[in-house]
Amino acid sequence: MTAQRGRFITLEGVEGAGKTTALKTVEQCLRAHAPGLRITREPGGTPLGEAVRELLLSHSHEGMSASSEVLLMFAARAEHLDKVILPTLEQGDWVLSDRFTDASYAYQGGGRGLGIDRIAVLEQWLQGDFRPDLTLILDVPVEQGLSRAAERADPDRFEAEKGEFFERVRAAYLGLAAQNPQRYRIIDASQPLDAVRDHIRECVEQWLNRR
Ligand code: T5A
Repeated sequence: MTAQRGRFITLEGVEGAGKTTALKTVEQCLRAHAPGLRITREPGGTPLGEAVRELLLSHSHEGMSASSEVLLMFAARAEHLDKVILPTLEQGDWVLSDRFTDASYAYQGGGRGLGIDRIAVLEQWLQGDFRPDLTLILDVPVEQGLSRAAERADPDRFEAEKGEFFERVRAAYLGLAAQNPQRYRIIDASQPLDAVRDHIRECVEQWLNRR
């Protein structure tokens, strides 16, 4: 008998939205339901993906073209899907990923201005119809997110971008969510941490109960 395919849950948001903090809350909610839970991230999640992450975040490649950037994101994703995400789901365990393809729609499609259609071509080519079962978007006004992120030392190549870039990223995320309310849940991440955690728990529990 083959195991039932596991569930794939992703977390998204602009810089400083609080994904790392939210990840722990989502993990606590899922543990009671998931046979096994693999927590991972993008770009990254495999040795090759983590090496590509270094390239993408490092200031050594300031002049990287938007096309190179999106193709590197998808190269890391191809490895991630092949080596981690799909095998885990196929054995019946669940996967929780800190970012996935929606980040390419938001950052490269929106932020860099490549547009939705080019990302959709890459998504279709790599994933076919495969999509996350649930995506939580932590939404925060750009200025508030950036001021939280600024408290960290050494901004990476993305964090060094200007406010307008992140406004386009945020708008792209909200546009995705508006098109498919079945899959996306928007979390108001401008609230104090306790309120954000409560809203996350409520959304995840509702989704779990509806399955
Ligand atoms: N990228 C990624 C693309 O461009 N395309 C792609 O396809 C993919 C997959 C790396 C970068 O790659 C880009 C996007 C990114 O720029 P990342 O590692 O996920 O991706 O980068 P970050 O967004 O920088 O993720 P972080 O984990 O570093 O930041 P978080 O998770 O958003 O923020 P977090 O949880 O560390 O919180 C930041 C600070 O705010 C506080 C926290 O305590 C922390 O100090 N905070 C709050 N304070 C008050 N109230 C709240 N509600 C708070 N929530 C958090």
